[in-house]
Amino acid sequence: AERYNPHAIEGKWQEAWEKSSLYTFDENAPGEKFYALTMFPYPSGNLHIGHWYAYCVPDARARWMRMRGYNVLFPMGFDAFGLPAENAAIKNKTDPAIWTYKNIEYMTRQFKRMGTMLDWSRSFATSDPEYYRWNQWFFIEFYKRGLAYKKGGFVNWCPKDQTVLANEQVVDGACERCGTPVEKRNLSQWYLKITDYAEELLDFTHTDMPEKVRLMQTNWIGKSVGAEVTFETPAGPETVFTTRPDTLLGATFLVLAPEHAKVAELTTTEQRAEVEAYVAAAGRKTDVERQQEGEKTGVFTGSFATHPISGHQLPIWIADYVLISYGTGSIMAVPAHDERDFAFARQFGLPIQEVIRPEGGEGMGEHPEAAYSGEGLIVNSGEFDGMPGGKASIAEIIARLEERGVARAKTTYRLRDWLFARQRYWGTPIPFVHCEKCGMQPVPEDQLPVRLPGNVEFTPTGQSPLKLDEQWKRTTCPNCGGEAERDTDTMDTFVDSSWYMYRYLSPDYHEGPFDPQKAGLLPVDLYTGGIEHAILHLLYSRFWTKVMRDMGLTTQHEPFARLRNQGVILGEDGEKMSKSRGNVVDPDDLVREYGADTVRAFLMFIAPWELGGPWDSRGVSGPSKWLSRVWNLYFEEGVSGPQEAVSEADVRHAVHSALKRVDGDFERMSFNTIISTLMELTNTLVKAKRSPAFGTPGWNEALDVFNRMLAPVVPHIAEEIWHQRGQEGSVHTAAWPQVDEGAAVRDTVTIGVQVSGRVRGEVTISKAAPQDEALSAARANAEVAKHLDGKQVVKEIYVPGRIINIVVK
Ligand code: ANZ
Ligand code: ZN
Repeated sequence: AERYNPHAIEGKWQEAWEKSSLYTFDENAPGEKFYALTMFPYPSGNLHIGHWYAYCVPDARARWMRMRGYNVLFPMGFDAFGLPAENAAIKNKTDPAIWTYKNIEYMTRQFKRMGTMLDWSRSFATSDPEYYRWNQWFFIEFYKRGLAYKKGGFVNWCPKDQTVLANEQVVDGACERCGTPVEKRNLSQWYLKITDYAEELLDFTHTDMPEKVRLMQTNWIGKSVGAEVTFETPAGPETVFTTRPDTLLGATFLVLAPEHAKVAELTTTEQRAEVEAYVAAAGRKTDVERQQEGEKTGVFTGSFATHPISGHQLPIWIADYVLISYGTGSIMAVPAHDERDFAFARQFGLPIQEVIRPEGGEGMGEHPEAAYSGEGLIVNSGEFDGMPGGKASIAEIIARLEERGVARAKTTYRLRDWLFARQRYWGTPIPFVHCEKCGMQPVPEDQLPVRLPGNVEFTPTGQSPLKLDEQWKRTTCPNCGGEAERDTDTMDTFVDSSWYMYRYLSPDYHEGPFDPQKAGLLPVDLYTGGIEHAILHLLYSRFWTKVMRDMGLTTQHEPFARLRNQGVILGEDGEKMSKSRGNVVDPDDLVREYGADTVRAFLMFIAPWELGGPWDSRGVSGPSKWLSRVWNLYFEEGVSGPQEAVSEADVRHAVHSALKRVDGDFERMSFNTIISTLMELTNTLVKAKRSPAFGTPGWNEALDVFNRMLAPVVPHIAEEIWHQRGQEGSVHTAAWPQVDEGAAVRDTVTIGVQVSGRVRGEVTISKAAPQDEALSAARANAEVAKHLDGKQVVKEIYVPGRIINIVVK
């Protein structure tokens, strides 16, 4: 027989599958729908091993679902807008479109070599005008609903990428993409009102997401329950946000963010020079730098606020540890009970007033060592004295302050509206025009898409490159017909992934973002991808779906019924793979050497999928050898070696118990244990080939069941085996085998064997062993055989699990 040669079979089957449209999803096919989706890639030019990890493994699961009778939609596309295309185009002096579509073509070919069941007939790139036209349509719909607006204010600015960034794209004070520290700029920008959905986004009832993801989103949304308290100042009433209104009498000064609008008016002549210098310096720092622990900085404005209860005059300071973008941009400082305020008061010799005392405590005294932020009883607070401090009394205290008209209950979210416009080229043009007479006007729907102009000079200047295209910019006002100018910003490319899962339902639909008749395919039943998208993409797409629901486009509350994250495949050295470290594993090389099936099996085997781990180049030969053994199991004739004591029941037990485990592991997405189970089963079957079990009905069943079990994991070799065994059609449309519980769960018992009522020996057999099996096991016992020798059997009695009695004469 021929040896296993993946190269002789893989290309052949990939072609055959494509020709027969084996993986084209048909919504009218029988079976319950199952929408499996993996986060689509950016067309960077090359699929790396991480892509294989992200795509092959969920592919195996999608295939398993399909064989179990589900009608599985498993589509793929490209998240094609974004800066890398533009930067590459600048470097290579080409058009980002040319670069992008060339990459897509190449990567699609790489994808096909993986042997996935992806339905390529539904593929699209988000840079296709037919796709981004719906970004524009959505944007105008959002605008009509008051969910898109333009506003001036301080925004994050990446000086390297020369564009604004959303808060979500600033990680530890740096640009999420290039790592450059982010600056603040005061600019008028487009926003989407995601904050309208802050409360609902905290509710995960309709989506099953890993705890870690829920936690990251919850922290990002950052709900804080507290109160707003108003202080009188020379520049009018100033409201602060506090989570600790119980400490109000401990407030000894106010602090405003340096950017706060009242700073100029509150600053006295003597303090002006110092304040202005401080404001300028703060503007050059990142939020992270500003919030770092250690020495606090600040400047006194020269003005005082009136405490709403005590009437005391509290000095008003500015300091950069107070952020303009949170709460009201100002705080009441309670140094006795807040660490940052404590450090500040120490630094500048401001008074510290204790108002919360731990039960049985002695009081802080004149020179406390640290702030006390724990529980206790309220002291030094007049009518509030003796009440418990902290959570227990907050509602009561707010109610009393409300009565006096100095405070009101307030819930604050850290979440900010989504800064939506970018000053770069390769994205969706904002579909608005500016008319001197009529102001900002949306582009009428029948004029969509507003296409990106070609031949643009897009070297970043800090202004949108579209600004430089005079001809493109010039247009007419849809309202008055007069001369108008197009908005020259493009959308944040996270818009593209916010609703792409809907486009797969009907990628060629022209009347809307998707065909409402296909809504029954929603939601995505299983979504997979990297944890790095826990906030940005997932939060945005959840928001988008909620708006779509409120627009009446879907009845779903969530885009994804279930989300699971894979881990990261690291370099052999345990470090992140990168060109500069020289530890990149190229899947193309591996496929050339071992074939796609081996790479697929190895990636499933290498680590628990949700954890990932370091690559192990020596390990690849394991799955490769395994597949050779599988091949020989089916095709090698004339087996040699000593006979093995494997019974037909052993074979059935091995197959069905493996099947039962594999089913459970697929369900739980424990992929590495699936491979080890299949390897173990291979060993048993190889042994059984040289045993009495060989050729029995149980043996034939085992080969068939095993063939089907291989199909989701190693689709090419499984198809070849199927075909060579003379089976009809494709193994990938065959039914997944059913577990025979009786065979799978085998409890053995040891029972006595009698010959004519006298115990002559014992056998160990399955509790559920059928009569034939029990009797043949009994006869095989040497002592029993001796007593049967030359006798005539008149009766055989078998009580399963208890006794065998062979009556002779
Ligand atoms: C008085 C107080 C006393 C506070 C106390 C805390 C402890 P979270 O939980 O994150 O919502 N704060 C309010 N606005 C701020 C801003 N723009 N920049 C920096 N800090 C700000 O934090 C709410 C608390 O953070 C608020 O409650 C306020 O300080 C501060 F013993 O008010 B607190
Ligand atoms: Zn006009």
